[in-house]
Amino acid sequence: MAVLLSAACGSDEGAEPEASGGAAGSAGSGGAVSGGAGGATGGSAGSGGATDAASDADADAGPTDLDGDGLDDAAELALAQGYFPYFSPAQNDKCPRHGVLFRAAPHPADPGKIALWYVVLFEEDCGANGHVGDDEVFGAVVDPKTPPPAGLLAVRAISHQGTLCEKTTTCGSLPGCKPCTTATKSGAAFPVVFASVNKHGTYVDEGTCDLNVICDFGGCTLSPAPDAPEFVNAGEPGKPLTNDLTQNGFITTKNGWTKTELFGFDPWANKDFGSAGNVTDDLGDTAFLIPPSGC
Ligand SMILES: [Ca+2]
Ligand SMILES: [Ca+2]
Ligand SMILES: [Ca+2]
Repeated sequence: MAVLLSAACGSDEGAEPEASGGAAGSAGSGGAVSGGAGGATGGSAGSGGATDAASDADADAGPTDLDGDGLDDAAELALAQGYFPYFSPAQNDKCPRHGVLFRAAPHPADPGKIALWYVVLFEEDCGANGHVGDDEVFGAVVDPKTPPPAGLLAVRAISHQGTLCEKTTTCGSLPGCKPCTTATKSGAAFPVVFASVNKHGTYVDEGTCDLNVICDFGGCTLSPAPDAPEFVNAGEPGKPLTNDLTQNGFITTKNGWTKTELFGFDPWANKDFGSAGNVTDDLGDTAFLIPPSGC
């Protein structure tokens, strides 16, 4: 694992677990509206900086690339949603409220492929040593010329990054990758990404999660339905598409969020998400870049 990351959770943050808080809420199903493959026009939250009326109007007229990566910003949202794996939080999770902040960019090793960072932001971690705020990240490499799920070439999750509990799991169809566990989403077999109960430690392999008993007590389970979160496009370093996940995102009272310290969160301010990890670091973390040449 490369990098400077302190990230992730679970280590020694002392915040109150509040295990019973965050009632089962609507987290998982919350932003269901924006779900569905190719919902470029759907989840307006996701179009990030493009929310100003002017650029929304432009969206129909032609490409808008406010984060300067050469990809149309609406297409980035469609990619992030369309190639989103079968994300599987545990059904009995006591603090499931979350949304997805993503970054999509041409892969540095092959600009014909897209690198995706999915930063899943939960309102809290209510497992052992729980804390307000929880950032859990997985990455993907996508061939945009091949529709999902086949074009979703590989997925990598790192649980409890930067701690003794850290486990990296990668799967996919690239050379040397282990095949992914799959489950049916939108009528097709998508790779599954599991999040452990209450702690949200993230894995592509359920067995690795279940064996990490000290750090992910209760393990992972396949949820009966795929997650359909709200998506927000973070933009690129130096060219943000959002600087406030309440004004332009999913951290809102309307979506059931109550932890005021998380409101107005700027993912590019080089700050920790509550008592969890640094989201700016997550969005630039090369540990989640899977080489298109294989695992
Ligand atoms: Ca762009
Ligand atoms: Ca981008
Ligand atoms: Ca966690």
